[in-house]
Amino acid sequence: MKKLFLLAAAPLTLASCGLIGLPQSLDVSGSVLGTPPAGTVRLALVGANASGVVQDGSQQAAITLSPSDKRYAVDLPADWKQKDGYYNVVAYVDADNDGMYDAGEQSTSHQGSYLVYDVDGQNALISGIRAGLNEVKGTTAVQWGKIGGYDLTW
Ligand SMILES: [Ca+2]
Ligand SMILES: [Ca+2]
Repeated sequence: MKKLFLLAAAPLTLASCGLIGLPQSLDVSGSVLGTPPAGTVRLALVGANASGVVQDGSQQAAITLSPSDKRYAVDLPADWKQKDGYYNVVAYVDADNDGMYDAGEQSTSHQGSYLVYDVDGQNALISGIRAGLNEVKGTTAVQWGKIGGYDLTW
């Protein structure tokens, strides 16, 4: 019984850490490419506007970067899945060291795509959107469910 309980509890622990171990099983994963600038580099999942541009001071979830292979993985927090939302992932230099991405802090680009969580799979502005998590390029959904290869570039 005890062994079963531990196995069942493990995924919850991973999800609540926001990272680690089994990147492909989390909602969004990818690599951070290029040479990071000097300073304290952090990653965050950040609320974005309808064009995918990150908004400082809005919803943020910190992500831990695996230093050895520069890969990250993160789950959308459960309460973010209660409504439709636009998000993006940034690596950034935390210049004021407050653990948050702020406007003006140097950050990675993400090849023009962004993340859309949609509760009912209905969004008149995005073609091919499905219920749940979508990667969207321009106005077209290109990946659904677990989003892999969501790479960031300095
Ligand atoms: Ca900051
Ligand atoms: Ca919708």
